[in-house]
Amino acid sequence: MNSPERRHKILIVDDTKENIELLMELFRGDYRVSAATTPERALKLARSEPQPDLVLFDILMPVMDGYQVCAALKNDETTKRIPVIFVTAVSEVMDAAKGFASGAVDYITKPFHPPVVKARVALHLDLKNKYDLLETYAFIDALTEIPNRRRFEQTLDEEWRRAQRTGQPLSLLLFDVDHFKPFNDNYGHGKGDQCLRQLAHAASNVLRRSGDFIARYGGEEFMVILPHADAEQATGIAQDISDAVDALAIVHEHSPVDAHVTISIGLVTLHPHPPGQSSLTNAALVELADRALYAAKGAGRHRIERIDPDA
Ligand code: GH3
Ligand code: MG
Repeated sequence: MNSPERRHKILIVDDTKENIELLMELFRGDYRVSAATTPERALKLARSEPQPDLVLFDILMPVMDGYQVCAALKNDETTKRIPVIFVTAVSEVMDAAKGFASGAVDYITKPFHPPVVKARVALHLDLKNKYDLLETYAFIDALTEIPNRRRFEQTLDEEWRRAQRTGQPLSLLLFDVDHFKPFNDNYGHGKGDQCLRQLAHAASNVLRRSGDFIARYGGEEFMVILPHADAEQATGIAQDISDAVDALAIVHEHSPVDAHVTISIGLVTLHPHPPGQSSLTNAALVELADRALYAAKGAGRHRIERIDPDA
């Protein structure tokens, strides 16, 4: 994602130094510009951080067909969102349809009319910004402004695969508000929403280690992923989250558990090594955390229950 204060970065790919100089001169004032004279270097630069926000590509590079390079960028998960604009001389017979088919968003013909080239590049950068923003919002829960369930599914998938590679444990924690229905019924849906926002914020503040992740899983259910955390560490964090919710002291006179809003937590710690576990699906992992939560509810709420999948 681009922050607004960051200058956009453009990658120019052309096998002639003069062409590169020309384009560099044009964009240097507005953007950060890097250049590559070979397809290999272009692919490498496109993949390395900070990634370019846009690639200007001379189609007739002799070594590797420009269409192929464009297609390679579009087939790579890490580069496929970078818009590619082809640059071509009028005298060269450019197959525009083939260019678009390989994933380009536009093409520019030489000789350039500089203001037009600039305007087109600015337009595509603006579109990319909007696309990035849209993508960010698609993974954020609108009420609590923390990641949503879709993001959770993705992250769990990545972390579980990482755990399998590294052999590190992975803990999953599911918490749910106790007696939230009577809270809503008595204080109103608006107060309920406000309560969920406060809970999300308080729980997020407990998570300090990089990689720790929280999402709103459903109505009043939240998921926390704790990479590298064993059962003991995860229990400590679960306790901290529960304490943080208690500390909010949100009055709940209609809860038989306590005079303020409380949560129940289900916890599961996975070790990727034991046979069988490495093949567990996301759904199975969530199911384990859900079972633990159900046990916490059944045991009286406002508590943490842990399930040991190895037992
Ligand atoms: P338990 O302790 O067993 O979890 O009881 P509960 O009352 O919390 O559980 P139940 O499933 O009966 O009720 C959940 C309530 O959560 C009902 C629903 O109105 C409320 N809820 C779910 N999503 C939202 C939301 O986005 N905003 C508000 N205000 N309330 C919500
Ligand atoms: Mg509940």
